[in-house]
Amino acid sequence: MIDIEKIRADFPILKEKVNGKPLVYLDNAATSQKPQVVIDSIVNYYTTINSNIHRGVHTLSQKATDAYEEARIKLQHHFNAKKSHEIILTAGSTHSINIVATGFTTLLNKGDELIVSTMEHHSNIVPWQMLCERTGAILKVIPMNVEGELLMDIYTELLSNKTKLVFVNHVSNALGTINPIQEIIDKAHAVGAAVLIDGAQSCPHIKPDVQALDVDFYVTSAHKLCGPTGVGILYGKEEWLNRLPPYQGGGEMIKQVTFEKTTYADLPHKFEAGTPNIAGGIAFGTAIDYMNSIGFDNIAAYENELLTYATKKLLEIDGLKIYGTAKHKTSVISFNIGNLHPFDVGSIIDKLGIAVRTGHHCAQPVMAFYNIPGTIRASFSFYNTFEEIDILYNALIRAKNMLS
Ligand code: C6P
Repeated sequence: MIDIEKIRADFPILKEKVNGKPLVYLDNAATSQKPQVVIDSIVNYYTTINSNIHRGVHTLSQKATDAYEEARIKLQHHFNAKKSHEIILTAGSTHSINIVATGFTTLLNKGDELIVSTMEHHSNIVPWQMLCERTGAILKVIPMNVEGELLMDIYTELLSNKTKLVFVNHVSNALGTINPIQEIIDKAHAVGAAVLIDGAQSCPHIKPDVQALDVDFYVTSAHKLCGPTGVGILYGKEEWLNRLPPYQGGGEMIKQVTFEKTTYADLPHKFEAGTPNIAGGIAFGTAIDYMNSIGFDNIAAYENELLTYATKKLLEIDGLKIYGTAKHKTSVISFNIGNLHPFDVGSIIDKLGIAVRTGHHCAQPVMAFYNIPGTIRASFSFYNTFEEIDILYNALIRAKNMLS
């Protein structure tokens, strides 16, 4: 059960006013708000143990190292990785995907095939296109239907012994579709292909079990699940992380450096060159603890109620069309009202204190599929309320009347 008053009290920003109105924050798919415990975790780090990690014998450095490594263990348990060194701390999903895409440069041959889906964020398209340019590999695309569901029969047909890698999101940021990743993984493995799942939009709602999924790589960003920006994870099976070359060279990722030859550090350090976002990593652990204290089953159930209520309410608006009506969805509603430009609608409701995202949501192929320039996207979190949905509804009516 969600105790909404208690939860909202954890988020100081929810008391803010924007343009003179109480903030109604419905842009959670872009980034979540941060509870006080996460803010405190960052402040405490800089106030009491700020120092560099894995380097010093001095007490502060050891305390900071312990706190950082403790966060890694929390993340290991949360994602159910077999080993803590299978959790690489990165700058976020984009960084994590680039580590894998760059690493595969030496593992692919011309004519090898890679499979992506129509509904990916640009972060899970562009690094792979760059990989194809470097290697001569070919990118194949799983199409979707008008509801925003992947055409799994065509996926099955695209797979062959030429397929080396499949990369899809667990949840689409533009549509909210929850993709059938277990089936995607199993079918890819049946032809010997590896799978990367982009969990940037799923992790705020669903707790993944990477061992049960048997996924090869899983990525996410802390800032989507109540943590800070600039930190995330790359989960990789140990054997894959050992096979991939390092992404960046520098301090901390080496065993020994001479001018003749450098040898690389063991996992996870091989992929963690340079001084990381230490406070961010520690606060990511705090955010995971916070989310687990609420419980992912409770979060999913409550957000599903919000989604059902908001969908019904918004569809009462004449001319409103929802893009993404898949059977399995998270609490994301992408929509347009008649021919009104999403930007104009977003700007008017911003004046009423409501934050939504407008535009192509870094998913231009999705917009091309529907032949639209963009949508208005309202994305709900476990700290949103039914009253806020009513406020959104009234604001949209007002915007529609002003613009028509
Ligand atoms: N989507 C959105 O408003 P970073 O920026 O690296 O933390 O996450 C990138 C990313 C990757 N995959 C998916 C499915 C995503 O949704 C995102 C980020 C935000 O939809 C910001 S563009």
